[in-house]
Amino acid sequence: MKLDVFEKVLIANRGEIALRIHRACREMGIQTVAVHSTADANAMHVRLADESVCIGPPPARDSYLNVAAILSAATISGADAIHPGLGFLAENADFATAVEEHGFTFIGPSPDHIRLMGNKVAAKEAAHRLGIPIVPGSRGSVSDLAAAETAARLIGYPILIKAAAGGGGRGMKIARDAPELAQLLPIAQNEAALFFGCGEVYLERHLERPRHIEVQILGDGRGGVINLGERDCSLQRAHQKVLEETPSTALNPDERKRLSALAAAAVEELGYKGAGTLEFLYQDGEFYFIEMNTRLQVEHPITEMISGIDIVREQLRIAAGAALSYRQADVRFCGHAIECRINAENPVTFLPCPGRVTDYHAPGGLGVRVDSALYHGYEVPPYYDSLIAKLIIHGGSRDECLMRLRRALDEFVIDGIETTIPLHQRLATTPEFIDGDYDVHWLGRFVKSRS
Ligand code: MV4
Repeated sequence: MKLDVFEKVLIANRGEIALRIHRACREMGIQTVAVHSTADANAMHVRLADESVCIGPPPARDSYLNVAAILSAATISGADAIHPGLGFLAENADFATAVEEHGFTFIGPSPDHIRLMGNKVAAKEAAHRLGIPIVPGSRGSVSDLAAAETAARLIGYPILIKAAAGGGGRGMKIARDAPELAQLLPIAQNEAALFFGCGEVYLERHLERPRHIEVQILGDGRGGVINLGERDCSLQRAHQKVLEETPSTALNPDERKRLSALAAAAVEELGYKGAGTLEFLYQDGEFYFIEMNTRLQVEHPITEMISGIDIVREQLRIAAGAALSYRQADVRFCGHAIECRINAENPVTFLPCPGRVTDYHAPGGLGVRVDSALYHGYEVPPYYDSLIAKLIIHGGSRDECLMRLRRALDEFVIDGIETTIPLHQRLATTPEFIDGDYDVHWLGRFVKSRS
């Protein structure tokens, strides 16, 4: 598979995802450049990279979000391309543009597609135009109360008010009737302007007990598009994903086929280039598109485990102008996979718990994958996201996957800091989870009932 990809890639990220990208590059014979803040001088992503450049002090806005420093690092190291990873600058269309203007390849979608999907109103409109079902709601944003009330009467209560520049659940408000809508609309508009720098809001019918199901897509921008199936990400608390699995226990084979075909056809029509994820709510046998993520996602490994496809390698190939390595007919799904996100947090209060890892032992054996930048003696810094490890389990069936998961969790040793491993141990022995019987609100109640 010798292919003219890149000679040197700068990875504009940290932690486990920087390592994940480094590994794909290394396998392809591509040199890597790590960037890091002063707080991350001893981090694993810096140790493993071929070269590293310090780009600023600990706060992310001065380092991992510092566009000028990252572009300078790419220039002095002679990188050909920049992989943004996830979070930080991954869905910043201006960053993607700046990268290309400075003569580097941005490993991701076109700035236009990033920008389109960044505005949730425009994204829904595009999805609708491409034949994807959307949640009934206001067509476009609502600027005043009269327009909101008219739209709400047509949609039906309860109504959810969402920010056009939001996403990920921040700044949403539920209005149960017209007086509540009148009260909450100005608050939602003010908060949206404050949080996202754009006061635009829109309305949707509030679905009371949906599941969050997303479809992984790869497009090569030259007509090739494949879907890599769905992920069920319903197990969240405070809009943070905790555990993801594929395939979803909620879908039957017909629904799965319908959803993935729908998503792939739309992305093909868009002419999308790169890895992307279409997020849906699923309730009572119906799918409703809500958002599209134009980046690699934290939970991508479960898709890799059941498909055998290295999603980061495909991202690198696509960015280099190559065609996808697979046609849809080549993609075979095998078994079941689960990812547990392990955070440096108290497992009951979820308060962050940075500090030194005094003992570390990762589980292993058949069907066990650990994506983590931890090592014995590492000091988890307090400045960044608290995700420290992902335990990814593959099994021939969901039952086998769960048996293996419980065994691997028992084997995992991370001492010196508190982690969410005990939460996962409880979850993995709880009947509702074992039965696949949950919606997006279930985990929040489960966590509360035990604190
Ligand atoms: C919704 C919804 C119910 N009805 N939209 C939260 C995150 C953002 N991406 C979308 N979210 C929701 N949108 C309508 N019309 C419920 C949620 C929601 C949710 C969605 C996915 C996963 C977890 C969630 C937790 C609470 C609410």
